[in-house]
Amino acid sequence: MKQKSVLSGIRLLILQILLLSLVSCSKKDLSDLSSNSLIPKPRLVTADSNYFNFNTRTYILVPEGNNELMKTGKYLSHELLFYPGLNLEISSRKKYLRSSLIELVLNEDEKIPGKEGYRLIIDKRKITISSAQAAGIFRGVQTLRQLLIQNGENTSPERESWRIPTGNIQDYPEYEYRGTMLDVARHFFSVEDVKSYIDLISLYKLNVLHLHLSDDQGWRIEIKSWPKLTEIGGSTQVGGGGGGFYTQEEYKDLVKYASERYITIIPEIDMPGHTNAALASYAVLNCNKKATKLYEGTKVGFSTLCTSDELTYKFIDDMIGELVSLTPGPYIHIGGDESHVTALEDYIPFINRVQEIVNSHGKIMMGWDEITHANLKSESIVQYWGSADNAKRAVSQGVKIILSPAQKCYLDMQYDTNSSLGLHWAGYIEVDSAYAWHPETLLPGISRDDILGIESPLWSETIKTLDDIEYMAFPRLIGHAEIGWSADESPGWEEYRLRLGKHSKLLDLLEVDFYRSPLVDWE
Ligand code: TNX
Repeated sequence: MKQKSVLSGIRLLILQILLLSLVSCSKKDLSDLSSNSLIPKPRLVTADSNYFNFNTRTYILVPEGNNELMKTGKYLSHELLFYPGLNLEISSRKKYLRSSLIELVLNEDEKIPGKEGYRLIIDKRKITISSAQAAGIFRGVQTLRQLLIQNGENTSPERESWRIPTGNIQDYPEYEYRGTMLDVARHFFSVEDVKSYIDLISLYKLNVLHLHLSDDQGWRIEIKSWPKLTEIGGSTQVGGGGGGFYTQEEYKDLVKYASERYITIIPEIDMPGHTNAALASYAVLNCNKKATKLYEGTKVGFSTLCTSDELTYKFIDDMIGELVSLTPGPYIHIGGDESHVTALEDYIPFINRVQEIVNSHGKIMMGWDEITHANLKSESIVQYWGSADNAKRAVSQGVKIILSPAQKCYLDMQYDTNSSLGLHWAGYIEVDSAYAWHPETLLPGISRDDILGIESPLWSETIKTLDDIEYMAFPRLIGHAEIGWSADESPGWEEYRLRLGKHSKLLDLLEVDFYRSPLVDWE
């Protein structure tokens, strides 16, 4: 009898334990910070099972007198307006009567590596985003935006409630350079379009926007000492239809807009090839002193500056000088690709000379991988797009590489044979293929230390509108953002695919016209 009751007591205990663990499991699932689908995947997430609830009195606290963080506070508050019901006040004073806040903290002793590392601490009543640098706080804000959209709940038809699970995130990027390129030369995109693109890429923690500002079909940046570049060279685009260009004031505005999102704009003026727009604008830049006709087609490799004429270098010096005055960042990209009608013996001294000009204006030269034929300074940067030999030549000159493998990173490649936009000379790039590669194993002889980062170019021969940009870039660019940020912990397509599926909610909220790949179960 006694034994029986002991036994049933034990049974009851086991049952209780089972029930308890079931309850805590389901609670854990609901509020587990580590089961959130963040992209790029953070380095370290620890969860505890509670929630931070947003209410109408939640406010953002920024340190008094810190203008930079005030800007980020305002940015956060503005971005949260997209989430129905969230309109957070910003303050640089503690409000003791309010029960919940988001605090932005600059902490020089913060031990997280890199300029962009951050710590996000979510307690029941307080969210803290801290970093040694303002850039890190901005990256942490993006993590918060992603968490919110995944955890928001509709409690009634009129009222959406927002809460996020408690816990800690410590995070920092693998590569210091994580970029995308937009070709505004083949088709021109307005300042507003470029700003929209900047907003979208900041959500996934990219930090570089490379603008391809000139090509055969168009010259897109005002150069005051050579005004016909935009008057004539900016007047058309692929297929005709107007073209356009940025005034220096507009360009400065873009640079500022990007810098407030901790994104560096790298300007590219492509040379000595891809220069028909300049050659049509100024007869003197041609060896035969005859201006070419404007070009509205999509062929490449037919134009060249006159590399043997001193005037060409005066032109380049004037133009780079003006570009540098608009460029707070360290790099000037000089193209250098597909110069098929420039003899190699002319190309090499040309690139050497342009490198000197860029350096004389205090900037570092960047160029497509063909520039490795020249004698590069070790601080110059090579952008690999297809030639492994060129990449090797870069490394043998002690030069660092940005990886933009066309077969993985070219956002203008079609997804599959059904894609109506894009080209396919480098193949079709579905979302899984764009994601499934590793920078360190991509090229023989190129190791981690040779790589500065990755960049995804969007060439615009077939891309005409912001919707087109969004469709080609998203979601592939999201995968590239993860490779650049979380490289060594990249968890594999199957795991990533599930996380990506959860991002349609956010992309829909922001009205991004993204490609709903059939390989992903979109939420
Ligand atoms: C190659 S990649 C180019 C561009 C084209 C692109 C089209 C590279 C450095 N040059 O001029 O727009 O292919 O995909």
